[in-house]
Amino acid sequence: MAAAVHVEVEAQVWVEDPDVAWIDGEVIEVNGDQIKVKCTSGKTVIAKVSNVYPKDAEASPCGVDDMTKLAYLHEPGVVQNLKSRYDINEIYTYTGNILIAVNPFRRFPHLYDSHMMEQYKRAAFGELSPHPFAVADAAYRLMINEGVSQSILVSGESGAGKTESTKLLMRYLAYVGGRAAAEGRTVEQQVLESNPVLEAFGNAKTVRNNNSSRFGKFVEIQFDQRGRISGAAIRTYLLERSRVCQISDPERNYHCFYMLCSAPPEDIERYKLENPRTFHYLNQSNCFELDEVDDSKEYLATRRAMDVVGISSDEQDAIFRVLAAILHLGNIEFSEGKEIDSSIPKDENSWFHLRTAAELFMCNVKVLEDSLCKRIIVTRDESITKGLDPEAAVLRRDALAKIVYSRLFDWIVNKINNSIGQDPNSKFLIGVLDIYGFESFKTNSFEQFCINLTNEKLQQHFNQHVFKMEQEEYTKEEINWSYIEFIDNQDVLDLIEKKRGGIIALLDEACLLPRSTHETFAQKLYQTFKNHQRFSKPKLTRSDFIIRHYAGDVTYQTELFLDKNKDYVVAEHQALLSASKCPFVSGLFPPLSEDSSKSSKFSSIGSRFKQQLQALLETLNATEPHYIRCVKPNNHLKPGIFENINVLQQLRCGVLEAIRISCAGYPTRRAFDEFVYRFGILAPEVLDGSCDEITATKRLLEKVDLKGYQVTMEVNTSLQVSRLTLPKYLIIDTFLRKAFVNFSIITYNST
Ligand code: AOV
Ligand code: MG
Repeated sequence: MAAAVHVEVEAQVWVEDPDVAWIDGEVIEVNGDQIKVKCTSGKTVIAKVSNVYPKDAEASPCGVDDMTKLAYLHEPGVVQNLKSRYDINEIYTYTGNILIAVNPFRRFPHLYDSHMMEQYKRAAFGELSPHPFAVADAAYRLMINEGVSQSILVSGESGAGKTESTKLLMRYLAYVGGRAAAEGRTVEQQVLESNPVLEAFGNAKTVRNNNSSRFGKFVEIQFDQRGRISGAAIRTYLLERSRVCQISDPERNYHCFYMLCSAPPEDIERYKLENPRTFHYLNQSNCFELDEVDDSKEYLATRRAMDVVGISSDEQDAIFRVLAAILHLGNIEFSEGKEIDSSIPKDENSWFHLRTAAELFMCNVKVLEDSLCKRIIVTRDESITKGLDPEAAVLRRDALAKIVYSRLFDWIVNKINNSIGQDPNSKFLIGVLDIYGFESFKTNSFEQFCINLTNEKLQQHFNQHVFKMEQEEYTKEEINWSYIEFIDNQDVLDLIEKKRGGIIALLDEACLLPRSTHETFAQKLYQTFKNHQRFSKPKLTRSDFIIRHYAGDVTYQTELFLDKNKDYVVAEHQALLSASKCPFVSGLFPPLSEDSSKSSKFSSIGSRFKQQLQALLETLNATEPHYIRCVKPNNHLKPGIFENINVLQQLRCGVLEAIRISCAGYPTRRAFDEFVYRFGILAPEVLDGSCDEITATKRLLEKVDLKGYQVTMEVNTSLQVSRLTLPKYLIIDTFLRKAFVNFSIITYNST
């Protein structure tokens, strides 16, 4: 977005600033393409004309509820608008029909109560303040009126408010699509209560969010002919498994473990639990409690929610028993056995936890011990048992914990889906997507790689959609838009997921080759992509690689890529748990089919994830999308702090592209009468009263010698709207501003 501003002394502008991104000031000197600006902070800075943006001196201190109403649609204007609104607790703002939600980090219950839902139900889009209810309502209405399935895509970085927004959308849809007389457990109640259950098992405290979702979620709400909710399906994506065994301070493991340790005494006794500080899987971090969260209450609330979604009390008992078994498993330590490369439980304490874990899993204790300390190698003619050293035994133990937990999570999702039930006759649906945002940490592994792939795909979907909408708008108005380009990230997607020779394909290949290591895999990547503009090799490393994502560069560490891409159950673990006396536990490990047990064909997590994403995008492409972009105003997770640079960084990862696309066209739209009314003073002599507004507008524009505008007429069946369309910033040329001091733009809002 290069500024096309004609700068003169006294012009109000925005200039770049290292602390607040953009600062406003007044031009005090112009020297060719260099200008001197006196900033409102008191500083004086020298800037290039091409690096400043015009400032709307008449902008309301309270901001505008839709970015398209801004006089100047540019980066500083957008950030300033969000900030002004945030300061007065207006956390929602539209950009056309995209909703931007800035996390308030404080509760506003009245904003979401049933009175509010009723108001949004009766209002047209744009009539009331921006709100997720308005987005949900627009989707619902479009579905009913046009008979087209809808989707609402919620995105944003960790802690930005995606899950909270998703829950609001679901609440609103349950409200408008629910049955008035609720008898028993209704579908919509079950849909709503699935949230606390999934959060208990799939959310955890991280550095970025005290209630971070560690899985992606797409909830498909199905409706019948009359617009009533008739079924639902929840699809989840890629739960973070490593968290079960490994956490770093000050994060936590999944919420359910802490809830369990705060259960009523009879449950504590039944599951042989102790203080969470005694469990290795929990005490790697010093964080056990969360502010404002009472785990013992949460335990009971989760159980109640499990009742609603149809998980029986026997099943609940089994679920918590399995969780307790995982905690005990984690406390088994190993020491060297008598033979070389062998191990045994380290001490009486470890033996105790081993016995307890076996008891809770209802499996044979000796078989459990062997499955951790020994490995069976099956060759063509015989099978040999080999010991594992203590280090390998620990890895085995953790692998068991992870596979059990992930099967448990999948079981819960499945169960919820079965008890809510799908409506085979449903004609249309509204899908709500709450998926992890772009991640870039100090160390980035396979999880970040998959998460960022998701975001690339959704970004492409977003760009294409915004671009298409804008094009349609121009076509309708018969404006020539052929010169507008849009940035496509297809090249990054090819780099990652191309069937032949993409990173995922090369990773699968490496997983299949017997002698490959993460280093050989990295070498292969360097070779294959040495000329790819989205790929590079960082200096001084032998196995990292960089991908130039749409949202920035990310350096990935390949160390665990091969291991994390392999989806397999250790055969001994499979045998152990499928023989459990508890039908719930053995049900988590159904016997392998003939084919899969014989062939050692490996299944790739990366490839499966890629396919899941493909299917998700196909679903999304068959719907009319709506977007909510969540923004996290600060990293302290505290109310009242709005950090410009931080916010800008997030807007650059998406929202600004939509704005850029619209700026590349004709963002400023004015009705002719408004234009004549506002600017007639520039040339009163041309307005002799005898001409119509269109002619008057044209004369005015000729008189002031403005170029680059288009005069368009939109003919609507019921009403005729004619308007003048102006390219970016042209109208706010300072000379116009000077000619007409009280100048202010009323953007014609086309939506
Ligand atoms: P996320 O889903 O985007 O992060 P959440 O929806 O969990 O983020 O929001 C993080 C926290 O911000 C919540 O726990 C609330 O405390 C607060 N919050 C968010 N939105 C609101 C709101 N509208 N009103 C009040 N408080 C809010 V992650 O799942 O980490 O990517 O993986
Ligand atoms: Mg979340």
